[in-house]
Amino acid sequence: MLYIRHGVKQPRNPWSDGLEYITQCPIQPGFKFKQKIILSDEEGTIWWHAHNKWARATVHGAIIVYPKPGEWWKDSVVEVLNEFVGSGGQPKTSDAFMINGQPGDFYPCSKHVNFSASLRSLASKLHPISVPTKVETRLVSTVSVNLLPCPKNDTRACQGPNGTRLSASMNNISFLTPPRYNILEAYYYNRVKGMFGMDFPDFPPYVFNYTDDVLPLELELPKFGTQVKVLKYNTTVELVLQGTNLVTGLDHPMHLHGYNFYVVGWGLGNFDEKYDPKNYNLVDPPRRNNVAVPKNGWIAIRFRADNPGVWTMHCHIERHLTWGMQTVFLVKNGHKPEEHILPPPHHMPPC
Ligand SMILES: [Cu+2]
Repeated sequence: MLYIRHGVKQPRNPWSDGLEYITQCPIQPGFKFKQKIILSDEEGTIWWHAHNKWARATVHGAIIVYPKPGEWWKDSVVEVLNEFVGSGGQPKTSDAFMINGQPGDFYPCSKHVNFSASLRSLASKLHPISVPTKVETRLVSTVSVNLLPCPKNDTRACQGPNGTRLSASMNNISFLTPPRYNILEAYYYNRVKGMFGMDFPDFPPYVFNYTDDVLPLELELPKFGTQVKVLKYNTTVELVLQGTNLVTGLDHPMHLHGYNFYVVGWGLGNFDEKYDPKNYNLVDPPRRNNVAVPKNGWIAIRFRADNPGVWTMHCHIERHLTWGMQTVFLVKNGHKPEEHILPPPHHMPPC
């Protein structure tokens, strides 16, 4: 069993991020593991949930950090809390689809509207933001549903369209979770060899009309791999997530661990690297840790990689994550001691 706190950045402390085979090995029945939650500037309703297999569907709860009086989450915190308590269940799934507490409003109807302008936060002199204006690391990743051919003589395992198996990927890599060890410890103790690669592509390996109505079948086949993207400490990152219409276009609620990011733009169709950045909101963009890539559209996020560690990014739809819609950012240490990953806790679960 593993736990993560959704939206808690855990500065320099990936040890308690709780990802099976990414930041630790699972806690076996009868064993215990104390997780340290380091709150920094979080406020509002955040949640924790198990992060192995699909256990989060039943093992989860809320953490409520009350804002100081008069601060900007005051109203929405109450709203979210009431809804959550009233439901008797999980915090509503639209956690993934909300922009400042408003699901749906921004779902666009036309391909040519400038959506970036409708993405705003309550940034003000009192609540300043620090969206990176200069980007040092530029990344574009497709998010796709994929198909795999049926293994021979096993038609029962091939309930996907036309007798295939469904899969998913980012930049055409369907993420393989390491089977026994975990990425964080492998990196920290320098036992990387063969455990994972550092070749997550900066740009989509195939360039095509991502959101076309009909796409060649051969593009539906992903590669498999455990590839991380290495980021220099404190580099400013822009990541454009491009939804594709491979197999089927869908909304993908993408969640980044260890960070809050600014959502600077989004739109329908294919991201246009010349035209679209002109409409970015760099004045008062919303700050989030989870954002929906709109169906057959794109979203642009920015953050400063100032939290060293091993942090995953994945689609929060269980089946897509299981199919491999995931990647990992390995953020290196800075020069100063206070820019280093904290030492591991004494009793990490054995692998
Ligand atoms: Cu998804």
